[in-house]
Amino acid sequence: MVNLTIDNVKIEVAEGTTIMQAAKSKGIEIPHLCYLKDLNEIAACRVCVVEVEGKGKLITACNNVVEEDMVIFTNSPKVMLDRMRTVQMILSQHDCKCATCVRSGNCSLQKLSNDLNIQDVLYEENLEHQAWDNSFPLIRDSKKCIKCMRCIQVCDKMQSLNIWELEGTGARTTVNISGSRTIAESDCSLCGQCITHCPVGALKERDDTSKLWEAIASEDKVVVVQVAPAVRTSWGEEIGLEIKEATVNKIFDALKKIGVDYVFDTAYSADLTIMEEANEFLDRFNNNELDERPMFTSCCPGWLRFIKGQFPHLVPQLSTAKSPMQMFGSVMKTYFAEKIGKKPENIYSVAVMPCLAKKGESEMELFYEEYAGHDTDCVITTRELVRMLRAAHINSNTLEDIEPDKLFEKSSGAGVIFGATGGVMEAALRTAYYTIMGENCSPDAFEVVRAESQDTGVSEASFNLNGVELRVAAVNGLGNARKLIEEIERGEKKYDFVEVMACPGGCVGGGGQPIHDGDELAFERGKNLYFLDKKSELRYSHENEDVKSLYENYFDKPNSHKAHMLLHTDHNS
Ligand code: HC1
Ligand code: SF4
Repeated sequence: MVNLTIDNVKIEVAEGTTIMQAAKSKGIEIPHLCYLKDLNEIAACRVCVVEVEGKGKLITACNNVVEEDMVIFTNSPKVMLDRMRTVQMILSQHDCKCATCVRSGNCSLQKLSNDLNIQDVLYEENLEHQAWDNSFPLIRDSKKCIKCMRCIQVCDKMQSLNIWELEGTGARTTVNISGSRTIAESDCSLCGQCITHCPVGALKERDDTSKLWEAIASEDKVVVVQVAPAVRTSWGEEIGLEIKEATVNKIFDALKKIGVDYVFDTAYSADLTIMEEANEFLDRFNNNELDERPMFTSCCPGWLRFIKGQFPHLVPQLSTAKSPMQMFGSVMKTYFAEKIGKKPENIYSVAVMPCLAKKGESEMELFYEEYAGHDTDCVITTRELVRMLRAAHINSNTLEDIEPDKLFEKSSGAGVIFGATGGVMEAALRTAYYTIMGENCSPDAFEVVRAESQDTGVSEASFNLNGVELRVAAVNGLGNARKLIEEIERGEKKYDFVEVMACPGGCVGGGGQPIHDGDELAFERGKNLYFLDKKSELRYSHENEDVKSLYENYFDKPNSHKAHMLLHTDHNS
């Protein structure tokens, strides 16, 4: 152990601990911009400087480790002056138009400048403008980039995609797409993790809220909105509601208050997805079509972009089931439109998602009978939802719990846990067990596939059902997915069914979720979904009466011809 003093507080920490972590262990937060524990400890911003007694120069706290008897000051006059000058320099290369910045109020640079009482940008602004295709769902504003390198590190180390790189030297050093490509030409998975790890407003989603406002204002459009499982775990963080109060039912109320016509829960169509996907899996399994095992889940579009770009030969192993979002959109444009006496083109189908890749997924075409269009017309992220509610000055304290609209009112806890890593697998196993054994398992029989932290990124299990051994795995994060696939390809791991979610912790950690700089809340949010599942009256997708009646009235049975036309897709098209 090492003994030292920081700001007159005696501290004992393990050898090798950084000064930043040692200070934090006693509640002393050293200001920083670029630092991200384990991902970015490179002192690029130099905001975390501290004074060490007996040393002439200030040193950075994020990448220097403690030494015995060190006496450190994190806020001496010398430190404060240096930090202020550093932030002034950063501001001189940053577009400081806070009033129109999407991160205003949630920006680490803004907070730091305010905390240091910086009221003027002393040096002449020197802003670098790179062209960007603003129709792409992920937007980068080079004028806001502070070259902290977090996006580069997150994309390389967590997602293994290496989309970003540094270019130029000295004062001209900047971040750009690697390999001289445009973002559309790159292999970007659209997971959006670079956005949620950006300390400022240099990266953001394409804002689609004006499209939705226009649809709400249009007399011809019936606006039908579905809300994803993970959104309920996080929207309250931005609107001042405690997690238990921030229900999906209050989101429904808020949506109705801003003029939406119908509201539904994507957990309903997650139940529908389970009916299709679990049956597809059992068909492939029983017909021994899984020679090239495993079958991979297909509901995460970040993962779909990844597998198509990185392992195209594995695409045939994807389930053909569309995601719950696309299934719901397709049901809204057909069955639901028919039921309310409207044409598909009059339905404006919207999804509130924790995800950027869903914006890309919604561009997939739906062709059915004489109709050609999209299953989903507009995807807004959790952050965009909150911005819309703020714009409409909705007071969260006045919101009430209201039920989703008729025809798709019910959803199971199995559908709700889709938003957490392992949830799709667990939901599918509950239904696969019923199909094989003819009776329900205990609802928590497969809880071993849940993940409580980001420690391994993979949960694996095998189950014996009626003498049949089923080997499954659930993986979150694309870097972890790459490792697992390589192990499968080398024959070191064998599975029948694998769930992949691109984001840490699954959709709860999605790139469209509220941002808490440096804190990963995904696993906390995931626990909330398991809590909701536990207290749900309905815990098996196959018992959802509204799903059953959709089959009785429209699709006949899972994997029927009509179900294939509307609920499945060809991943090669
Ligand atoms: Fe997800 Fe899904 S769980 S992909 O993570 O299968 O976005 O929440 O809506 O479609 O249900 C996201 C979340 C979401 C779909 C479902
Ligand atoms: Fe989107 Fe969820 Fe996939 Fe992340 S894990 S890319 S939020 S679908």
